[in-house]
Amino acid sequence: MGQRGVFITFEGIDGAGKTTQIDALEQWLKQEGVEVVRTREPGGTPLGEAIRAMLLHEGMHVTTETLLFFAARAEHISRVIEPALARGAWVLSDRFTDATYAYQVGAKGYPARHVEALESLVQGDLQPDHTVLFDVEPEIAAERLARVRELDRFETEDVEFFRNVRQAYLTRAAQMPSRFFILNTNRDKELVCEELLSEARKWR
Ligand code: Z5A
Repeated sequence: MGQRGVFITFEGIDGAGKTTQIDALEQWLKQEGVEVVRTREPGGTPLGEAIRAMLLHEGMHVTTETLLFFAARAEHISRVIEPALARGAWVLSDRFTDATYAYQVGAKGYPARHVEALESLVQGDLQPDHTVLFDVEPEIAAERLARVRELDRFETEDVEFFRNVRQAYLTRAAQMPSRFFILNTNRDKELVCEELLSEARKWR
């Protein structure tokens, strides 16, 4: 059997600059001859994308919301992530379970023990090999997003909400320093990109 692939996740508050930098990393890995599977949560499968539309636009109870994130994740893992890792591909996922801890637990107060139970049920032992946390001041991120598009249900939350999300991410990163790499994205895109690629070279 060939070598298992590498599972990398990207996290941060909305507008932190993930999409921009994942593009650069994907391009570099492909130049290196690596098979890359680029995906996202919520989403990543046809059913997951249908759940994404509900999550981003319909109001719902936080329990419903959390269950839907994990329902989409179960599909995503079984149909996309596990098969790709098994054949040796690198999976780049824009968000994964750390987002549930940051948004639903950290900012909305959903009990962590319920998320832990769902994580174990849906993921078994699967965890990302590396997680890049895009860290930015909530005010800067909000300014960037307001310039580019209409906001969805999550993006219209106030600055205090995003402060809590950011704090929850930083707390998780401090608890798992070997998995997390914190990238300060308050700076120019080019500088952020250089730092990300120099970290990624260590993962090869
Ligand atoms: N969510 C959850 O609650 N629980 C969960 O378990 C999961 C998710 C999995 C998904 O939305 C939502 O679901 C999300 C969390 C919640 N909350 N919201 N909203 P999404 O996938 O649509 O949103 P996102 O993941 O936050 O993506 P985004 O909004 O597109 O942000 P981004 O990818 O981090 O940013 P970007 O598109 O790369 O950049 C935004 C703009 O800033 C763009 O114009 C860039 O050109 C500009 N930019 C980027 N970097 C810079 C720098 N360095 N300087 C200046 N300007 C920059």
